[in-house]
Amino acid sequence: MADVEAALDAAGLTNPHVRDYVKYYAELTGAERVEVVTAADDDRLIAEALEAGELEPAGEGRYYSRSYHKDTARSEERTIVATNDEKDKGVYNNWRPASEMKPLLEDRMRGASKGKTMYVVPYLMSPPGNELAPWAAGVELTDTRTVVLHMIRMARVGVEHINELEDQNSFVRAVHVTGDLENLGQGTPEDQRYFVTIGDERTILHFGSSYGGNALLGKIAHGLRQGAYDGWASKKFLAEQYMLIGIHDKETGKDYHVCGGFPSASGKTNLAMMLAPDALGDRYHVSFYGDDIAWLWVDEKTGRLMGMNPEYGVFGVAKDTNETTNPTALKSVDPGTKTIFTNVAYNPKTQEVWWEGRTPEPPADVDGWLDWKGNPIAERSEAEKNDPWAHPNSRFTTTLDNVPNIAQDYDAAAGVPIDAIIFGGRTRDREPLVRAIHDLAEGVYDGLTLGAEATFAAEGVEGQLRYDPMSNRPFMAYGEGDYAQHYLDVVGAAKEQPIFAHVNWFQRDPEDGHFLWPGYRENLRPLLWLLQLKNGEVKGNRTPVGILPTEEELNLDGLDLPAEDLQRILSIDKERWQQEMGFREEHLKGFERMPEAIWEAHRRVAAELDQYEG
Ligand code: GTP
Ligand code: SPV
Ligand code: MN
Repeated sequence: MADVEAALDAAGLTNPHVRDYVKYYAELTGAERVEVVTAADDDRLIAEALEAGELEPAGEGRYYSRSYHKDTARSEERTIVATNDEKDKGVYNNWRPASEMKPLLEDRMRGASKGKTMYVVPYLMSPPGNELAPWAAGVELTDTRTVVLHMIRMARVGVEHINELEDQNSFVRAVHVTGDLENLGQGTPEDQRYFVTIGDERTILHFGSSYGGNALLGKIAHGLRQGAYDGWASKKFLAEQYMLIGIHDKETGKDYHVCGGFPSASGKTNLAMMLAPDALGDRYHVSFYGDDIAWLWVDEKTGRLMGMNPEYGVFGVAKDTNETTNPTALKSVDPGTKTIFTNVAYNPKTQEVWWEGRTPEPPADVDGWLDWKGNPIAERSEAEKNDPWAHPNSRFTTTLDNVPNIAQDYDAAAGVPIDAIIFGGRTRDREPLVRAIHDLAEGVYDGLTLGAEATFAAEGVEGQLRYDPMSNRPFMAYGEGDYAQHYLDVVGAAKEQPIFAHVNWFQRDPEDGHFLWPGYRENLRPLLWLLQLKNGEVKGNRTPVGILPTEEELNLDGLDLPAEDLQRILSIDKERWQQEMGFREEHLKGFERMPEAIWEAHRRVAAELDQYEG
């Protein structure tokens, strides 16, 4: 048994509530040692992980890790938000009573860390001193060293974040126990995994994975699910799966801030790291605040809607990241950045990494190359020849200060004022490049009816269309109707309303399937139009589903686009939209207590569509 008191004393961990919590779970999980972690321990932990073979070197100051092959993405089916009140049950939160889930999880965890070290990771999911910092402190307990190394990159880690709490008992208890990955029946009827957030007890209990959002509890479980619950319970803020960027106009000297939700693996990181297109680079600069989570609140003094990124790093999708699509991402994972790559292809002889889309063709000389499962490429059978080298959800983990376009004030306590909120997903037809929405209820309605093709960020099928309200479907923490009302309340309280928009970079030609819009850096163009619309500098083309840019208004300097493609992405298909309105009605009917304002917005759009002549 671990000498918990001694370990906590040695680390200077004085918060009595944290001490009790650590003692309780050290005993329950049967951990052999307890070790309190601070960000400054990173080099030592890296050295230990290399020594133990949990990491391998990937060139100077970069590392490679491989997760168990059945443990490579979030599992939405096994994820539950429990509370003590059945009223919190929604459609997507898989609600269960806390009284059922807590004992169940504690049973799984009992004795499951025997012989292992339990790392105590005190963290803060906000810039220090931020108005929402009281909801941002947590302590993750984990029995896996690579999880600690990821947490140090993704969150601000150190005992000061919990020792100095004003309310010493106000921290999230986040327990992660990996379990015996080879015997958990992942994806079978005997699946042993459970990923549970107990919203009203501010307790997170995750069992059965050491990958990504299943294991980095500060990120998804606290930053999104617990944050959403707390934001609603306190009536104070929203926690959303949003990227957050700044756009600086060097000509006018103005700064704008845009945040927005795209479902997992649909382009948030790429948008946040975007370089202005060459032809516009002299005038505009895009700065990075966050790529996956934003918390939003209204500043009581100024009345402005504010946003901040609670994270400290980027856990980005590797696939298709290259010099053309995202040079910024490549620089963020340069030698010396202490980046950790997970489940990409790896060559232990040369310490190189590779993933699909990194270069047009995989390395010609396959000598030494291993696929993401660790199998030599050279030994592949005929049947395996076309299998990807990297897992489609393989990722890189790096800290914010490695991102070349990081905003100067990313760490500032104040957060930034929000000018626009955008929603988007992978949609192969119907959705134009951008449609702007001035009305709050119509904007929220639009977010709630966000539909997109599924991706590999969660287990399951790629390409299947599904609704993903506000890109928050996997992170919903309470009922969707209550969520909609809370959203209306928070944003509605702002003196200056943000403009909403729906964007789509993924429309395809119905015949040959090519993307109609080049995407990536070019995505700045529709955003600039949106800000011009908000400023009253352009008028656009009014349609029932929002205002679209005219061809003349969209700045296409230096971009050569086929006329028929442009025409298609700047128009709406009335019949497809009318069909969609029927699907939306069914989708919205599935939620309890959907505010009347949302239904009114739905009926207004539907009625206008029926009248629309195009
Ligand atoms: P999560 O971290 O899972 O929440 O994902 P994300 O929304 O940050 O997605 P990310 O930016 O990492 O993009 C996922 C995939 O979409 C990558 O393979 C990108 O190359 C691709 N992608 C991003 N932006 C565009 C775009 O504008 N056009 C096209 N065609 N693909 C894009
Ligand atoms: C997502 O799936 O939306 C992610 C990655 O951002 S994970 O941390 O695995 O949730
Ligand atoms: Mn995400």
